[in-house]
Amino acid sequence: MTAKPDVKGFFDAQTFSIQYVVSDPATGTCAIIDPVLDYDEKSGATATRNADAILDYIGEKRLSVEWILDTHPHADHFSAARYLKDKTGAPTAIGARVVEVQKLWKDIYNWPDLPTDGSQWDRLFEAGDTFSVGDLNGRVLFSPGHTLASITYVIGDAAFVHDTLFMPDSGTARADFPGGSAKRLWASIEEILSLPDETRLFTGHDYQPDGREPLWASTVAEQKRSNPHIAGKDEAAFVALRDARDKTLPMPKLILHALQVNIRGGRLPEPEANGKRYLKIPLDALAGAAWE
Ligand SMILES: N[C@@H](CCC(=O)N[C@@H](CS)C(=O)NCC(=O)O)C(=O)O
Ligand SMILES: [Fe+2]
Repeated sequence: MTAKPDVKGFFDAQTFSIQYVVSDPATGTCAIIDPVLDYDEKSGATATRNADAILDYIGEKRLSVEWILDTHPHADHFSAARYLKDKTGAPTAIGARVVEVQKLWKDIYNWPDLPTDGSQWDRLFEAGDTFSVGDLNGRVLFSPGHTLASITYVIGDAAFVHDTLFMPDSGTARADFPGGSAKRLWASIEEILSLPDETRLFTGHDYQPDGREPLWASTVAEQKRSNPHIAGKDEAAFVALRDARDKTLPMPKLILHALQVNIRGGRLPEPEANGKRYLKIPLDALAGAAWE
């Protein structure tokens, strides 16, 4: 029988992100997936409200943290992986292709000294790699399209698909960031939907269409039946729909802020001589200006 881990979602209303603690009730062990480090771009303030809420939950439930996992280098928020590693000592991990994302953004930020070997994480997962969370078995699917390094974590009957499928009423993630591809996203979604129908799918964002309450759990069967980007579509129809929609979307407001932190495993920039940290924002680096 497939194990059924406990899954607790934490919704961040600032970025519409869902962060997860997935735990093994038998051993009291858990993994944290896609934690958010708070950032207010208007004031430049950072905070650890989301990550501390996760730590409070872990403390209340007396869980021990075995992994801090990211599904991909996020373009809309900072990862709290580094902060949580400092707090818990647990190893961090991401998809192995992150090295290609590092190479891409190393040029964009003009950072010749950035190591692009993924050494900022403790483990880089390839497709098919396995890991454990207590007695639960985890396995990795390579799920590119939204980014070229995206992966899905399948832990027991739960798959953490992040930015591939959203809730069935919300379609799919965009595929127009540097390194993105609608065609690859389709193939990744097909692989996810080949999991057993009852597999629980946990998405990475919920943009609350029509202001409904935030939701993040669906199943393979529900997605196949009612996601309008999938049901009755083939690859060509999906790619056409995705590309057309992506042309209308402005870049995430924090993409240039977030990638420089997230390609370094969630490390903020090193402080300068005055003890302050500064972000670096390249001008005219990305297509997709909102006035286009
Ligand atoms: N308005 C948001 C957009 C964030 C965004 O682009 N989210 C990605 C996931 S990282 C996505 O797939 N969005 C789909 C959509 O907006 O339809 C922001 O500025 O942060
Ligand atoms: Fe994303």
